Amino acid sequence: MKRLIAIMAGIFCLTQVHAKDNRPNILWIFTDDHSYQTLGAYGDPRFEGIGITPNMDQMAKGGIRFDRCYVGNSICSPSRATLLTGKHSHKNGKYTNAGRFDHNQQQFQKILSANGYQTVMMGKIHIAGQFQGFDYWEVLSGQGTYNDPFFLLEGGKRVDRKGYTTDIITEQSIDWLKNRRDPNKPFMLMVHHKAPHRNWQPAPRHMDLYQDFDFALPPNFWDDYSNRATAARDQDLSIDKSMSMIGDLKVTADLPPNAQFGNALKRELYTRRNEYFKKHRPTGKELVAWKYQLYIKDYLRCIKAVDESIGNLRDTLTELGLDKDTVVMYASDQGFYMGEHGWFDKRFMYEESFRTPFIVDWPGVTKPGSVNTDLAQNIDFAPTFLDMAGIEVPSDMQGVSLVPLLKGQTPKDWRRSLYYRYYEYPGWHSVKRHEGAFDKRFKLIRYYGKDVENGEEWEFFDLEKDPTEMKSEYNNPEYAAELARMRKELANLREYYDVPEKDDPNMQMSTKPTRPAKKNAAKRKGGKKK
Ligand code: SGN
Ligand code: CA
Repeated sequence: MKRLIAIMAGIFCLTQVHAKDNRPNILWIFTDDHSYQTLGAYGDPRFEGIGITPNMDQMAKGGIRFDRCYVGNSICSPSRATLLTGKHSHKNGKYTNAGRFDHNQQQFQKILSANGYQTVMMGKIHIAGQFQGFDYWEVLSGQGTYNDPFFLLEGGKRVDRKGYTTDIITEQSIDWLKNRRDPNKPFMLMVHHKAPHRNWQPAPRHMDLYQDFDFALPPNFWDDYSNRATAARDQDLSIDKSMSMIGDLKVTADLPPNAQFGNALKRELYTRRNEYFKKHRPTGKELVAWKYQLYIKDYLRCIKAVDESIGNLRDTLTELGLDKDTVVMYASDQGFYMGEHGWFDKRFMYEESFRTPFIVDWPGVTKPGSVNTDLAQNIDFAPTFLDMAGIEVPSDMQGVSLVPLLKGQTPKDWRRSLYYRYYEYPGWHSVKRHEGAFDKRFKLIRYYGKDVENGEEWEFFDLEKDPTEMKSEYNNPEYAAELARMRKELANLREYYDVPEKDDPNMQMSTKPTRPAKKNAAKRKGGKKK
């Protein structure tokens, strides 16, 4: 009997080891502010046939592309807190870019690590403090820089590195795969790029890309913000008014030759635009359209290095014989406006920032070239990682595993709507607080709080008729039934996700530094007079 038990135990152990060996590696590649419009495979007509993202397109071709993947709060740190916790902001406590993240709370990497995975994070996470559950982490401090960055390591150590940040993050990740990985364990490697975040500084080798292109304007570029709530009108993210000539577009024509601008920007890289500016001095609408061209091009150039990063990482997997056992996933922390509504930046629940690109290549599982249109959200990422590793998803995670969708088998009871909420107001870019519900066709948005007319304003869009969200149907009696249904949906979602009635009064805001500085200067002046 004893012998039998011993044999059984042996078999059990063997199957355990075997099961561990069979679990897939996960290579998670994440960017900051990458719009789905500028990922070639999503087919935005402005960029068709140019080959802006060959490696991402290749990945979509070999795997699955999600066309309805959204975030719960379209801003950096909160999106990342959701990535780690599988929870909406009101549950993980990270509402805005300011304020602390509670590292002691449950996070997927702690669970993966406890279950025998090696867990590594490289690059931008935009969360301060000591991370838990990672075997190794090396992250940019806050926003990080585009060139010659420094990284923070466990225990407060710091390492300075020379070069272009996108390339450095890739090189470090490749080095980990080649030289520091434990080949006996499956891994979760998170490669988090800073690019293409503002102020869009390309690698010098990409500066000449798209030089001779003239990109079309999106159809709603000259939006006048009528037929909507006041938030769209009152924002501070327009290419016209909010995008700076010097800091964002590196137009220094009027600056003395020795003036400093941006961090580590190389003046000589931008001579062409400066020559043009000196000669033509565009104004009015012509200037706005010109700014758009500069913006789009620098942005696409930053994306180019990210795309190369994906190619290099995947080549490394092949070289190491890991390609068949590794799921490669690509997403961004939210979307971004590429001139839609005349904007850059994110934050609004309108499609371009609410939605995020998401493609997955899981060899032997995802059907090559498939497209999924089910509603996915960033709360689902953490449960998906755990499910891929065969680990049960804890019940307090609010997302759902996307593994069935990756297998092409959408469950019958898959979610029919999504909840969204944005909190960072007052703050950068002045987007008023709002929450909403979306069911693929209808979008209901409620703006609330400070500077919202009468304390509450609503918008209601029919995306089938109005895909660019230019006309709210909130007061249109023809939509009364649909509106009532979506109001109910919003109430249900709030209940389902256990959203508190009132915003946390201790929530911290990250405000544009110039404003308080100006205020203080004014105060000081006033003080002197007295
Ligand atoms: C910086 C940018 C903003 C941007 C926020 C948040 N200004 O403050 O344009 O919205 O980051 O971005 S900049 O002049 O410093 O570039 S986020 O991705 O971190 O949420
Ligand atoms: Ca971001």
